[in-house]
Amino acid sequence: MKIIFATANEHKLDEVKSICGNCGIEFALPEGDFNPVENGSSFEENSVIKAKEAYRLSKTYCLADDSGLCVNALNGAPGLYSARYAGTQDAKIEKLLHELSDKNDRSAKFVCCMTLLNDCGDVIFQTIGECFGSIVEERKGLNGFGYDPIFLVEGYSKTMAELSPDEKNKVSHRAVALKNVLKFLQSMP
Ligand code: ITT
Repeated sequence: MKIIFATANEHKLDEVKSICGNCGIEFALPEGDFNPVENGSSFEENSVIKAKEAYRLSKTYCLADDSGLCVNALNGAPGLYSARYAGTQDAKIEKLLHELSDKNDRSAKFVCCMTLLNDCGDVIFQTIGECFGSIVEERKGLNGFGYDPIFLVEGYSKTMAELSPDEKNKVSHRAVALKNVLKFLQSMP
């Protein structure tokens, strides 16, 4: 089975392929100019927007991932705006560390909402995966992408960027969500 993975972020696609392993699904990026307007007011809404745009381009099964980092002391920011929090990834991390500099509570979570559309373009499954942890004071580690270097994973003494790709793909918000999607697909008649 082939599923279009509705993203322009190749790191996400690599992780999804690796989490899926030999699951029998071939994931591919949308053809053409994939540039949906992510103007929803929740991860769920943006995930549907991305999935529908991928369906418009491909007219087959599509899976979207809308994700972000939610920091408790910042009322859930950057959250939905994680990709747009500042100009570059370095600037996003600097801004977040600055905003947290006078806060005691550094707890946070990564969230991933996945939405699956069938080959008629209908939403047939939606799920949320979460990964809990906290924000460290200085970036550590070179693996992963995005905010991984500043996210200390609960139960580990390592940031997400210090985990190996295999370790990240066992515990991440994306892994939790994708496993739910795979379970749903296996249960389909
Ligand atoms: P698409 O919209 O094309 O999928 P994007 O990167 O813009 O790509 P999002 O709108 O879902 O994706 O924004 C998610 C942002 O949250 C992403 O750019 C990262 O900054 C951050 N993020 C999401 N998952 C992450 C992860 O596993 N590790 C680190 N940061 C992550």
